[in-house]
Amino acid sequence: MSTTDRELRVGMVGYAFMGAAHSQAWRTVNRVYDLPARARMALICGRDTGKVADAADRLGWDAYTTDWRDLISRDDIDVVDVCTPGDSHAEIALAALAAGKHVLCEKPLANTVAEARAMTAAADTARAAGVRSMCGFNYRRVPAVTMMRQLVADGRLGVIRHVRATYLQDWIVDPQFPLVWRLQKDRAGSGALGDIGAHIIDLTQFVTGQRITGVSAVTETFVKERPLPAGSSGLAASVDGSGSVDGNAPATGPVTVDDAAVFVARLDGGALATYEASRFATGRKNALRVEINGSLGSVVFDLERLNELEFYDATRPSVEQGFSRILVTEGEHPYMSAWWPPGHIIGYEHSFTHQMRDFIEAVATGADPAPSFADALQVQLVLDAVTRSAEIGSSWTEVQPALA
Ligand code: 4PW
Repeated sequence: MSTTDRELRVGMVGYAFMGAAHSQAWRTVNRVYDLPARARMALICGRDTGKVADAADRLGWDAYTTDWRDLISRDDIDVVDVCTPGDSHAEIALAALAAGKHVLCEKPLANTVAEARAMTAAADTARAAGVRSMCGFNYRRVPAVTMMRQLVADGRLGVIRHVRATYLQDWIVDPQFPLVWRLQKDRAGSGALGDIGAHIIDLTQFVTGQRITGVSAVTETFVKERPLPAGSSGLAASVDGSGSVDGNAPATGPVTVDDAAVFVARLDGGALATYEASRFATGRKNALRVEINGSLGSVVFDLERLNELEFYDATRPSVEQGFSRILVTEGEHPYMSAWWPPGHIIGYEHSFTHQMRDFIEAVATGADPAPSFADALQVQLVLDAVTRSAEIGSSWTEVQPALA
């Protein structure tokens, strides 16, 4: 579909769950959208030669390497896509920016505020030289979420009073589920909080245009010790079995992250908010729900019904009031015109394609892609405030200012 000859040669580091999701999006984006540049899936990187060679073949990359420094040093790579666990985001992104590569980095941006600050400063410096960077909060690009933001921005909800956000999963309810990297603080930074809580923090700030200024939080690690995994992997362990327990390795290790995080928050526009992120919500597989109540109406998004919004318009005559279901499947809806005829639904993977669409367009036209590293730093500051609040017994904790 693309009508341009300009290429952006992408090098992606990581090939597990997010690597596969990004690959699908890089593969699809220029077939669906007519963009000012075409993504070339040039190089994929992973440490294990056999596995990365297989991933290159399976996911559709031209070539592979086992050294991310090699990927960054190459002149024939324009974009570095960071899909690794959080403990290597900062090192790879900083090196890529210093080498003049545009960077797309998975969420959360980093494992610590210090790393996120360094990445944001480097992104600012690189920006002056025409280098772009973006953090991969993909749910912003679900058309119904983008439309939800538009409803708020257009004033259809009036003054926002309440934000109610939950992101619930249950993949580690079994105490025998192994100690994969997502359950280790030195690899993942935090648990449910950073992995899925970060999504609802970003999504609600994006939709309302308001920032969280303070929180009061509790976190819990329900299962404190787990069997060591036979293989590596994170969430994918529950999908491909590679994190299964090794029968010859009875050893266990401590879980060093939260299993669940619950907090109340104030937003700078005056709204009160509640957030719940859990991997122990039995029966909830990937259930993200956000409800916003304003003086003129309410809107609800549910990821398990991602082609819809529930909308309550309090300005309608009282006899006609009630929540109505908007099907976000028309050509006029964000991102939708390029897909199927009106009324046809899309899914989880499309949010990544939309993410690549916006990133390519911004890089090719010299615009600033969003969410920027500075936006992602703001999320990191909220994660930090939640952690500090929980540590000191739920005391009210201000989010630190972005400018130290
Ligand atoms: O980014 C998120 C992951 O880390 C995903 O969108 C969902 O939650 C699925 O796995 C985790």
